[in-house]
Amino acid sequence: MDEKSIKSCNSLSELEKLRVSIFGKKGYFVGQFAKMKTVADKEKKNFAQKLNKDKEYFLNLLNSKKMQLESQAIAIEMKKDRVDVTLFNSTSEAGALHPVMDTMDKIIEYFVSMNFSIEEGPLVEDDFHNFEALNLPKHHPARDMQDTFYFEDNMLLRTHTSPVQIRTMLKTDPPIRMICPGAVFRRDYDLTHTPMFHQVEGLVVGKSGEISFANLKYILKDFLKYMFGEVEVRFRPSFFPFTEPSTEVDISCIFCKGKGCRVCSHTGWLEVLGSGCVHENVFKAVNYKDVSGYAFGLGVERFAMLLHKIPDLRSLFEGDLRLLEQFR
Ligand code: 2NL
Repeated sequence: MDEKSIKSCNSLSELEKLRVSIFGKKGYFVGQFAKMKTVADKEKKNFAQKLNKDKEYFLNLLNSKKMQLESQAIAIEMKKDRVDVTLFNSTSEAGALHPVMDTMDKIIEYFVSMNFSIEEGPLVEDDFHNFEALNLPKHHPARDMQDTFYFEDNMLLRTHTSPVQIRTMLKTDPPIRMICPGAVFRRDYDLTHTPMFHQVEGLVVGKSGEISFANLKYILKDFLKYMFGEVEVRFRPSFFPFTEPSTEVDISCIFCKGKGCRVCSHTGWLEVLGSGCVHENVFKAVNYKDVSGYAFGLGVERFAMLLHKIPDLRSLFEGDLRLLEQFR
């Protein structure tokens, strides 16, 4: 038993051996206390006091040495595990815009260049802004519980971005020249529908007779050529409650150039837009008088699928890196 070997000890296992030799069953102090029997009575008190003092001294010495060696061991471990986060890593990869957002940006870019403003509004809407003001009266099939996510108190998740246009008309006098991009929600989930998707809708309003169907035709043809290149554009009569007349807009199939293929169901045409002249009941709902206007709406996911040749809608929502890596 000596102090020097404790002080110079540099491994925890060595230290443990020393501890056993001092405090173990066959160690120094057990032996010393056994000697008590042979110590003369008048010496016993001194002897015991000295032993206890020594015991405490060595306990402290061992403990502080143990702590010192332990923190040394931790420091060595930490040094081994050190990571230099500033090192260049050849496998690191940059992120990219999701194809839906990339497509949204391209759409917005066109309309901003044509002097449209961008408007946004709440995702949680009320019945008036989402339905009533858009000439969708109570009991209209589009309000069906099957299509709309309802909350309590007549609140719902907007089923299109049109309520943004209603809000804009309610707070601004004409003329209006706006688009509203954003997420919309419908209770629908199958091969060609997801419960959340994105729309861009557009609205142009001017004095009565100032904005015509011809203006609508021009801007949509020009827009579709900007998006898809030199395609044919066709306007087909259709119906929406909020426009009259209403048209759906097709482009010649970008995959087969109109010859007919699986994507266009052998028609040579792809439906890409809905549009029309704003219904007079919509203008009544927002107190607009002596105005005319046009509106249109499109689904961004559909545009992204056509632009990027993505066959399955649902792959846009899965976050699978093998798809996303292709858009860096
Ligand atoms: C489609 C069709 C459309 C509109 C949206 C609209 C908005 C107001 C007034 C009148 Cl405030 N119309 N929006 C008009 C026609 C079609 O969307 O197929 N969307 C994916």
